[in-house]
This record gives sequence, C-alpha cells and structure tokens, in this order.
Amino acid sequence: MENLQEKAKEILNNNWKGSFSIPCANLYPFQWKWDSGFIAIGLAHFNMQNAEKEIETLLDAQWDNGFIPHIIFHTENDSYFPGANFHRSELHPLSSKKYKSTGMTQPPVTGFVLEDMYKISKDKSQTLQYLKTVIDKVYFNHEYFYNNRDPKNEGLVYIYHNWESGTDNSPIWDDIWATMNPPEYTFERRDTTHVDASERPSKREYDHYLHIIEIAKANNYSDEKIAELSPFLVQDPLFNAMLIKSNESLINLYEEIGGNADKIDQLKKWQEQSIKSFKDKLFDDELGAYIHYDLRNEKPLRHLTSSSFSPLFANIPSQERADKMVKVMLEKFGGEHQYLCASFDPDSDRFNPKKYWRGPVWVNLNWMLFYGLKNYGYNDVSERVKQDTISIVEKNGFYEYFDSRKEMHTNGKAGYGGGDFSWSAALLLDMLN
Ligand code: 9YW
Repeated sequence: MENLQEKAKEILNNNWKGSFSIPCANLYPFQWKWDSGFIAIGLAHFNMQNAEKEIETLLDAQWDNGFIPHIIFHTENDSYFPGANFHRSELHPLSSKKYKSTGMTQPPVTGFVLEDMYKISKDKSQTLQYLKTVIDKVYFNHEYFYNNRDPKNEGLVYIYHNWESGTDNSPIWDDIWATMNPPEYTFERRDTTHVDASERPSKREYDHYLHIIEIAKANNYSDEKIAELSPFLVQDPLFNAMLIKSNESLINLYEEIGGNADKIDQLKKWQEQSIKSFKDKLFDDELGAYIHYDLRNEKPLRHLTSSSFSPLFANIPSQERADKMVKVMLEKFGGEHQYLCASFDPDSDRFNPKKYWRGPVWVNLNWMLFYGLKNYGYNDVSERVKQDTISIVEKNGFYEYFDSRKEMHTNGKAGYGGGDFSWSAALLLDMLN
C-alpha cells in the first residue's frame, strides 16, 4: 500500500505544471475543471500549497458572469482536438480576457473540494485564511448556474453538451443523438493517436459533439440562446448532485468563516428547492435509482449508470431509497465477475466494458460511491468499492479507466485510456488516508 501511495504522489508531482495540473501526459495537456478539483484533494494530503494554487488558477479563469470553463488552455498545444481555436471562448462578451478556454463547463465539484481541503488540512487557521480569498468565486459560480441554467426555476440546472457531464460518451446520450442529424465534419482527431480507437468515442459521435458547439458559437455562447436552441439540454443527476453537495459545503465553510449571512441564506434556499426537485423529478421508482432528464424533448432517459448512484454522495436520498439503490447496485453492477462500479448497466446491450464511459470503472465515481455508501451505513459495500479500486490499480497501474470484468485483469492489460492519470492517483491517495 505504501508503494501505491508513493507512486500516486510521483504521478501528481509529474503532472504538476507550476500553477496547475494536467490530467495526464500527451492525451490531455491542459487544465480541466473537475479534474482540478479531484487533484487538489490528492495534493492536499502532501502539498497543501500546490492544492491551493491548483484551485486558485482554476478560479483565475472564471468569466465575469461567474461561469467557470471546462478546459483552460494554458499553453499553445496542438496535440488536442478540439483546441482553443475551435472553441473560441472570446465570442462570449464576458469571457476571460486572460485565458483561452472552452465555452462549456463541467460538474461543480469545487465547493466540496474546498471543504475537503479544509478537513485534510493540518493548519486549519492558515487554510481558513486561504478559503476566505477564494470562496466567493465559487459562490458566484453557483449563482451563475441558478440564474442561467434553470429556465423553469426548478432548482435543477441543465447541461447543454455531453462534455459538460464529464461522462462524455455515455450510452445515455445515444437517445439524444437519435434526435439529431449533424453534418459529417472533416477534422483531425488527436486522441486516437495517443490511445487505441476501440477505447475512445466514434467519429460519428464526435460529429454530434462538434455540432452542438457550432450552434453555441453561432450564438456567441449566449445562455439564453443555448437554452432555446441546443438540441442537447439535459438535467444530469451527477452534475446536480455535485452542485447540491457543493452548496452544502459552502454553507459549512461560510459558517466556519463567520458573517456572510446573506449568502448562507441564499444557499439554503437553493438547497431546499434543488433537493426537493431532485427527489421528485429524477428518481425512477421502477429502476430503483436516479436517472437523467431530457429537458429539450421533455422525457426521462431511463438508463442505469454509475451517475445514478452519485446522489448518495450528496446525502440526497432518504434511507429507504438508499436501501433500494444499494440493492440495485449490487444486483446489477455487483455480480461476482464484476468490479464495482461499471459506468453503465452491465445488462444493457449498450454496455461496452472497454469503451470510455460506456462500461469501464472510473476511480472518481468509485471515490464518490465509497463516501456515499458510508453516509448511509453501508460500510461493507463501501469497503468493497475501495478494495476493488485498489485491486484494479495494483494490477494495471493508475489508468484513466478500467475493464469492469474481473477475468480481464489477469495479464495487467485491463487499464485503458491515459496512463499515470492524475485523478486516479489523487483519489486513491485520499481513500488510503
Ligand atoms: C476528452 C480530462 C477529461 C475528463 C472527462 C473525460 C475526458 C476529455 O477527460 O474528457 O477529450 O475526451 O471524459 O471527464 O474531465 O481528464
């Protein structure tokens, strides 16, 4: 175990670029929003200064409307497609003048990351001083979401692109692609020069991804226009659970800091409405877990994914619902031949245990489940998630994602995507502490 921890630190040190971290070498050469948060949790265990800097750099790229982009292009690097020249964040009048970025975001993890850093810190008063300098930016980001991403005032925010979900090519999106028919774009992909194409999304999937961005760009990334026109408009349980969890953390931290009564009040109001709508709208009784909702076509997307269980992490379900969810998780995802937790329903014909978010196990989702299961007293299942995560990393290395089928792990080739991957290192380190 000590070796694993040392290796994890080495990876984080190697992926540190002076003021931020890359998710991994070659494949992902910039700063990604939710990666940054997970990485900061790992860094906090052995280098609080870098953890603080990581988040500070991310927040430095915040737009004047509170938005935080999903990729910040710190360097000119043409080994990633689509890069800064494709995304053209400058089209939005309030975008950062200092950094080029995308015009989409990623799950709002930063709030709970700050609380985790505070909990991990051995020098609470120093960390509290730091938190005072950054927390309002995260609050402003939540304000952006509630003011711009919730057109019907439900307390649930939408994502307008699959890359905003973080679960990029999940089979859930197949339902949305079936409603679209984008042009066939000509472009040179770079991901498949670094990683086997069988582990990455298809060319046709990329046409859909690019098409949504073209629509957003044609409207200068206006939130109002996107809400009106984007063929992809989804209320995602993972994204909204992250927001709710982060709201709670901001409340806790503001209380620790003192003052800020208005902000605490507002956060509590958001929480009340968000949690209620989340419970009422996103739970599928028959499936026994939370699901995505297609706001554009007004219909539930009835599939089980690892995101379906992420509300446990944010303490959203009642104990009764949690019991039901855990039963479903164990029955469907937890068979004796499967590692917990596949990213998509292993019983579905869309399941593919090698392909990115269509089946493989991801360390960040396992990390959420590890804590989420503990929240509800499922200590044994939580421990199993942790042990499964340790096993797959020990057998293969700190990959980006892993085959969920145990039989594939005999020759050390069941780790896929990028190697020496930062959040796999950071979050395993956290679970081992
Ligand atoms: C891509 C960086 C990102 C993650 C996403 C993951 C992947 C980028 O890598 O997307 O080009 O496919 O899906 O969640 O933030 O690690």
